[in-house]
Amino acid sequence: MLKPKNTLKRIVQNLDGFWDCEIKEENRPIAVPGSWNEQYQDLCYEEGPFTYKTTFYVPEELSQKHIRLYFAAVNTDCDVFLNGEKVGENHIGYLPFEVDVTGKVKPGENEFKVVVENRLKVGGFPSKVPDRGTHTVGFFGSFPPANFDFFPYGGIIRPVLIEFTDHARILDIWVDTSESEPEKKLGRVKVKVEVSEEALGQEMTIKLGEAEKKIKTFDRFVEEEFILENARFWSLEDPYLYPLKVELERDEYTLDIGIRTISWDEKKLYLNGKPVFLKGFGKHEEFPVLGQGTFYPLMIKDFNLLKWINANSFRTSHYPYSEEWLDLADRLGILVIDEAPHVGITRYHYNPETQKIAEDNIRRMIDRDKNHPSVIMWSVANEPESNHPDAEGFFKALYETAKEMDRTRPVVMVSMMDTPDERTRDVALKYFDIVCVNRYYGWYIYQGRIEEGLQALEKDIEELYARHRKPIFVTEFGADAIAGIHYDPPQMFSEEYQAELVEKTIRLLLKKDFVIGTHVWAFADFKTPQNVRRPILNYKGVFTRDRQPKLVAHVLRKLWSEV
Ligand code: E9O
Repeated sequence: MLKPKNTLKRIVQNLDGFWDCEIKEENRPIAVPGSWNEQYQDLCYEEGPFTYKTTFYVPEELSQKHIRLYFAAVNTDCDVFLNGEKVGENHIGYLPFEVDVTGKVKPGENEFKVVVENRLKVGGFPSKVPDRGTHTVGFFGSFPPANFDFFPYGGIIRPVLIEFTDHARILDIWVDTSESEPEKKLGRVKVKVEVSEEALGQEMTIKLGEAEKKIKTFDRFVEEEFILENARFWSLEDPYLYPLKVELERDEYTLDIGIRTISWDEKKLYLNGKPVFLKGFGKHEEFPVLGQGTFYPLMIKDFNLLKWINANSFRTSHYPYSEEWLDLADRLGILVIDEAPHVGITRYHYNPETQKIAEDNIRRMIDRDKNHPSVIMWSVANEPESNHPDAEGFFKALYETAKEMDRTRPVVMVSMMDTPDERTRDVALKYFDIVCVNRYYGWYIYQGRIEEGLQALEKDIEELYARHRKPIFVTEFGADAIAGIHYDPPQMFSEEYQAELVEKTIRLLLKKDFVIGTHVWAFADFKTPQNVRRPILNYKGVFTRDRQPKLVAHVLRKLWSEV
């Protein structure tokens, strides 16, 4: 599915703005995109359903076109109505969906309604902790009872677009540069285009930079290969993008593509044939008041800070972010580990129905993000209960689903299991291309004892490599620090403690030639459900929630300038 785009032959309307919302028998204005939780104090913990309403206007000549409604993401369950008729539904957050409304749009005014609910579900998405009564302490007593450590924001969180195209149109485009030969500067760019039935027999033009091919569309799928000598490869130093344009008689779509290869062996990850070490963060797409709503200035700010601190990558923990993050990563040369919205997966998810939903989510993520050169890895889940016997088949299936969609990128699962403690033996990690683990030595374990924690980490990581013989990527480690709290000797929650733990952990892991990266948890402080460990926010941010540096930010900036 292609994201709607204004081109010479496509028209897009954006429905951003204030919609009407039926909330508790009242009609209130609400912002789209945005989460409802912080727009009104009384909605902080509400799960809905809330009915969003707006109108849009369509001139006579456009009403006869092929028309689709595109929701970049709604959290989470929703039903879509157009002029009183139900036209679509969706049941997973953070991923786009489209509703074909061709023939259903009236010339003039159209009434549009979306009923949205954001209910936590045991064994579902977003995942809820089973009710063990109100007296449980710690994470399990969190409110709202999300089975993950970030606030469960609801609403129409990303833009809603209406796209008008000719009926003879381009449906999808796949770009594959994986057979390029960087050492010879030889770019091999395979372009596959899917067109609608109505486009059969038309002439198609594909332009890549200066090169051009003309083909008759005898089939719904058209495949062409461009061979580029002296190609300019997409890299961290030179994130060069080639303009790709696909044209039909009355349709046109453009993409900026990067020529690059990703590969890996037992010890390393390679970009264009050269080893790359991942320096960066797990982060969140969230901000005060906006909740998880798409917000462009925040994206620019975060990329500017990633560059400032000398990072080269981030993980979209724990869900796919707005696609514009990837557009910027392509353009600025930042590598992305793209994560499915699978966080808080437990034994209650390990059944055939949920597995089918999860497979579908993975397909939808890869379908959306497949053409971004910045995306170098697919993560199918974060910290599932993967020491449970039923996890094996479930995650093997997710691995295979991702591989069926894309053989050119490594597929991973992020595990907090497989530590030296036998009870944490991960039954699924063995299926994945790279071993991704989250480790909190000196924080959740070895509290206040950084040096002892590091010794335990070293043992853990060496045993992991000995068991798996695959590259190891430490996708999370870190410590909470409340900005402005200082202590000597370093104590937990002080800026000094966080800075020391982060620096020493990275220095230790840099010595292991099988470690391909270290991502600090987290980029910035973020809001969580209420529980005894979290004074409103998770304070593991290297930056505060409003993006000011803590002591550790300066330490990382220097350290990463040398790596
Ligand atoms: C996931 C992330 O969303 N990993 C968590 C992060 C955290 O700060 C969270 O924000 O808590 C770490 C999980 C580590 C669990 C280790 C538990 C060890 C208990 C002995």
